[in-house]
Amino acid sequence: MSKHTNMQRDVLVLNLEEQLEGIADEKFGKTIKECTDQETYYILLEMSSRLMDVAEVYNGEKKVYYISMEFLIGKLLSNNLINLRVYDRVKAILEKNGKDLSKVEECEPEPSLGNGGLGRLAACFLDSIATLGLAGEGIGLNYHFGLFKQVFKDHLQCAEKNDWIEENSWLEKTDTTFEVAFGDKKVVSRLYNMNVVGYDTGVNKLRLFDIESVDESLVKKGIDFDKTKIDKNLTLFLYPDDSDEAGNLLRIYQEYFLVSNAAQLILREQKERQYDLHELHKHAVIQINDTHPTMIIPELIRILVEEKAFNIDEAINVVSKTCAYTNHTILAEALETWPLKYLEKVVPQLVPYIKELDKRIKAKYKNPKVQIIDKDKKVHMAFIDIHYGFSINGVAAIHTDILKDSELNDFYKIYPEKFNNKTNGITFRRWLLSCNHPLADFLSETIGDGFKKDANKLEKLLEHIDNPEVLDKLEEIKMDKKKELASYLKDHENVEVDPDSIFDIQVKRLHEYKRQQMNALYIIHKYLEIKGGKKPVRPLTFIFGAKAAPAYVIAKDIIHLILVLQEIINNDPDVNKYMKVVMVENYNVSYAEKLIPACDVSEQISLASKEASGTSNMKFMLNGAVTLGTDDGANVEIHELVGDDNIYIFGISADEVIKHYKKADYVSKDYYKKSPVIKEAVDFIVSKECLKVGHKENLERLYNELLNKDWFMTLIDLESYIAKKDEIFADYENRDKWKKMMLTNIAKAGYFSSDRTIAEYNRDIWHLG
Ligand code: B1N
Repeated sequence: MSKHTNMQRDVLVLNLEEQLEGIADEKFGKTIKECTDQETYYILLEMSSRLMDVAEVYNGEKKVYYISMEFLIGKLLSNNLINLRVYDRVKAILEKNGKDLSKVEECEPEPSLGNGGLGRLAACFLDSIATLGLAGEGIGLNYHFGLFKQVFKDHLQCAEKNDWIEENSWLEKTDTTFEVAFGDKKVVSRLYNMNVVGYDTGVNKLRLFDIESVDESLVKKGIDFDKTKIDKNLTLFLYPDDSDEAGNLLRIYQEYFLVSNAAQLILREQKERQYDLHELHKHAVIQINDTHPTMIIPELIRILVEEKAFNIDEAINVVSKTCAYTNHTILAEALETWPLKYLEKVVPQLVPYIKELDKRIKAKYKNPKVQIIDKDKKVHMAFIDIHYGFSINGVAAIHTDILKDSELNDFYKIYPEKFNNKTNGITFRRWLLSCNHPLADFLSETIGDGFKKDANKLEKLLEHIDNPEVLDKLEEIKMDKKKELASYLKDHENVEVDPDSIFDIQVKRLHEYKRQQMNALYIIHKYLEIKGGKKPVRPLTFIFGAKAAPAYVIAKDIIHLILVLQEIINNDPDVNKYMKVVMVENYNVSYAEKLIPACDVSEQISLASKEASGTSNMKFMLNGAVTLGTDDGANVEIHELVGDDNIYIFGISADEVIKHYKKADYVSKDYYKKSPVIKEAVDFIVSKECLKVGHKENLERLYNELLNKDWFMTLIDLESYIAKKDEIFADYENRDKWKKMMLTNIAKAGYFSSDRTIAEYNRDIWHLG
């Protein structure tokens, strides 16, 4: 920080209380004491903005542009106060005035500008880029309603719009507008900025583009609106799919809108700084977050050729040296392939360039599997990134290996030097300091607060593994968080849970590969055991949080089953003393911040090979939960770090899964027929108990899916899952062992700081000064 800005900050911080009173008076003509929580929120918003305005702005010779359709930032107040290093003082000032900061935090509306892990990762990355003092910004879209709000009616998921933009918000309207031309229409965009403040450092910007002509009144019922009115609907919603459905025209309009604005912004900046565009790669690096912003490649090439007098070779060359691509999934249905005719309609100006890029590959390589435009005239977006970007990274070690050895092996053989791994990470500011103050404070007392800047310092905790006071304190903090959650669940879900029970939690998007259905089958199994007289030693609480893409029928059926089980089990007096089920409504970032600190058992049970990384696994571990999981995604690395004794791993390996797919030899019915335990659990889905509460159509469809298809092999792993889960629950009773596992998991979580991930991106890909 420069001396000048430092001084300005010091003045503000020294007089924090007067500042706050001053804002209260200016804005509301009241003292803080007289303000409502809502008003206090606006006061803190204003105060934070003033502090951010005097913080250093990073301006390196080279900048990273993280382009993404999603930035799942969540609420910002608490996080910003922490990063500005004023949280404790603000809390104390509010307390003095009879206010509770956590109540004030509740007043902030939650932006849901992402589907799940991919969007949340982008938000964690922005935090770490700023914290490491790197020049970088996010470029995304200002969706007015973001991802839908989930409401349960009649045990079914319904979707409603999630209004989050207020007059007073973290968004700052700018004067920057651009024109974006599609094949059949033009729209005018406007740039909104959001400050991204690093921990005890300066600020970067998140750039969110909107259309001037957006019309919120287009949304009639739920989340339905006229999909054809692009000039009015373009930035209304986030496409609500998480890797399960092919795209549609609106999505392509959105994607091009994003990249056209990004290209204009980046090139304008190069011009302002008088950089030579032939050296674009020396001043800019564009990280393409999954294939969604891939069109930035042909768009930049197009602009350089048509407006900047480049020849096509020069343009391709410099753009290829500027763009890097992150792959987040191997699910075939999530790898975007757009029919050429869609692109011809929406972005005809790009089509000649895409054809040119394709032609060059066809001339060089005969292998049909590496062609950009395939024989069915579909454009493989990922292949544009791979051929015409300089880096391809996966998001966890096993995922990158699968990309290299199978999914993208044909490309790996051509460009081995482009492939690299960047295991995901999470920002500890939000996922420890902000969501778990008691734990963060206790860690500071015990090992010093060095871990706040260098997460690896958490390892120091291991020195205390035989210290009963430390172990007891960890247990006590967990218990307090469980009590807090229990009271929240009582208020918000109308379910009473026992804080003395084991909290077993699975929160993530609903997808068959993540296998919430397997967890549900375990619950059925336990229920039937209890009905049969076999009681668990300690009560069990099974908690779920998950949204299903509105078009993903089976995913919604799985939610239905869980809600039906919740109804049956929680109301059965023979059983509800021993187990409870809670599916929380509208799981989002704020809910995650309440659930994660209270978790005992972290469910990470995807079919091995399918979860690219996962990031909730890291958040749970950091907060002292023990993982029950398959050797998949980042679980593999957690497993390596904590060792066999501090994690519960079950199920077939990624290699075995891949073999089954290759041979197409998995028959779920065989497992059903072979095992009475499996049969009993699966049959219960269509039992008269379930049918009395739930809907025949949904339950039968799910039952048939499991029996006749089960593409993600639930039944192959069900018995080993039941056995492992029983083992982990039994081990919970060995309190000494359990507390040591908690401690070890926290101590080893340092590797999963997104500061480490970003330092690696910078070292290997971005090379920022
Ligand atoms: O990205 C996360 C990973 O931790 C998860 O394992 C992975 O599932 C997730 C299409 C996606 N992969 N692909 C998506 C999101 C939206 C969409 O429209 C695909 N999300 C992931 C972070 O690396």
